[in-house]
Amino acid sequence: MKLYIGGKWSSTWTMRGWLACKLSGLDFDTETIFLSREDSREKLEAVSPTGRIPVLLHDGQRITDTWAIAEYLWELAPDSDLWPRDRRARTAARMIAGEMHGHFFELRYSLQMNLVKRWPIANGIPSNVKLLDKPGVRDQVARVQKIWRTTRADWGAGGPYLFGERFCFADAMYAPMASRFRTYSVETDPVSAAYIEACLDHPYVLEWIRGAEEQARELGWDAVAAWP
Ligand SMILES: N[C@@H](CCC(=O)N[C@@H](CS)C(=O)NCC(=O)O)C(=O)O
Repeated sequence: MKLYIGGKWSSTWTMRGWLACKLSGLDFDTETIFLSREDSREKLEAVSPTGRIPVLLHDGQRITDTWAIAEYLWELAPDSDLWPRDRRARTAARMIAGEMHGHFFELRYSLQMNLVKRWPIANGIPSNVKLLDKPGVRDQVARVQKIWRTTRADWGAGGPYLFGERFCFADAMYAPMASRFRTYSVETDPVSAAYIEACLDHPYVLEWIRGAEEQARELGWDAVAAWP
């Protein structure tokens, strides 16, 4: 099984796909396609029917779309931690994962993930206000926190993750969002702050972040940290 991923500091969807593979407990290799190189488009089109990654290559099939990859893996490994074991919890997890998959465009676009960047950065940019004040962003920041608060209250007993003790694919979907809140110093309520901490401290998430830092050291930390 092979997963095509992007640069770890910025590729949110491939981070989610990689977390899904880790959660499945199945063996997999990765191959990296950096996304902003001259030959990126050509490489993407060679491996992906949609020209987007992640793509999971398994059993002669190329599976695109993070959500489809997670469901495919869950069919192969239904006893894994990909989804909560309880059906009602699993439904709630799919609902919020679905909301992440299909919404929050303004927030995602305005506060791009960069796992090695810390805001405020130098160069005279005074605060994160100009990003948060872009149309739609503050409402979406509030909505994400509401999702975290209500899910933690309804399903989170017994552990620090959205559905309690086990980090699942819903957490994987929100991990890049949690990282944005940290990177851009977004003010949060205490429940969301604790969740962000727990999510970004999960061993799989930390493994991905360490990989991003390693890539940044190889490619030039300052250049990577300055993106986008
Ligand atoms: N809805 C897709 C989104 C995939 C996506 O947009 N991936 C980005 C990388 S994070 C990509 O391949 N971008 C290629 C490009 O922009 O040229 C999914 O869930 O996998």
